[in-house]
Amino acid sequence: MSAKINEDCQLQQKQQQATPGKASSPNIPKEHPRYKAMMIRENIIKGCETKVVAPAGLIAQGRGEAFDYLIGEKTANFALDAIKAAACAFLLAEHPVISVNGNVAQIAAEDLVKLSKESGALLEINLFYRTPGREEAILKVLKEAGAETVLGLSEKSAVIKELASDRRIVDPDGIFKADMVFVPLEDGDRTEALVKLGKRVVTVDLNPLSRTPNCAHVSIIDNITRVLPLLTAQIKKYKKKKKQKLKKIYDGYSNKKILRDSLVFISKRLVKLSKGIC
Ligand code: PTJ
Repeated sequence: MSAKINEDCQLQQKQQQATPGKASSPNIPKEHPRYKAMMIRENIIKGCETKVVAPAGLIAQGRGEAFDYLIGEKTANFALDAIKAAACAFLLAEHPVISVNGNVAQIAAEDLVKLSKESGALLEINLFYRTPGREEAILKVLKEAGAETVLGLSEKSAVIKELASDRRIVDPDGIFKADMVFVPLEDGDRTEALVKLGKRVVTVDLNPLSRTPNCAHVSIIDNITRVLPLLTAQIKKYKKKKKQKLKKIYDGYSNKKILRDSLVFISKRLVKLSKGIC
């Protein structure tokens, strides 16, 4: 199935190359009300052609878009509160690591690098679909975005025994020894395994019903493209605070409350929208 989708991506690419003058992206006018979202979608499709994005990443993108619609494609207060707790988690950690998958690298490489530089957290490529050439393609994208050190590609590897998927293969100097792992757009199994290993887990996921935000310690329910600049700015601001103060903010955060708030927000918004339909 996955080979078939890859073939489809390649076929689409060939057809586009064979049509002189036809750009690989459709002409999306800047005035389009969903211009930003459509450009991100096109970017994800391009990433599938270069192997950075796994074919399943197209489905993940679609699911994300649907939930972004529900929250109104804006960062809500529940996400801002989670961003504050996430910033504390980065600053309180001794060995924070940012786990990078294909979708995130494709749509937010530069912001990932900025977050890594501001927080001092290491970047580690860790894939669910570990097909040949993908790690190298993602490394290229990160390097082009200014990354210096990228973990996850060395000969040495460690294994998270609690996990069955390929995500179990991790870098011994990265996720394996991390005390805090940032895992945006993640699958539930690994989040659960990382939590069981005693690591602090921070995620970004547009779907508050997904298992990952329900297992993680801090769940930012928002689009990763909006979250990263806000999180980096929050870390910069909180750097001036004492550890004790950061711990107080972190301890006062309730992930369950944030998840509840996000669902209440969506339901109220839907009721309001339903009243506008004639
Ligand atoms: O690159 P790989 O091989 O590591 O694979 C990456 C994907 C994303 C394909 C893999 O982790 C996967 O299959 O993830 P899931 O289980 O589809 O979960 C992805 C979650 O991210 C879903 O709950 C989506 O709603 C959410 N999501 C998608 N796009 C965004 C998003 N959340 C925030 N911002 C987005 N732009």
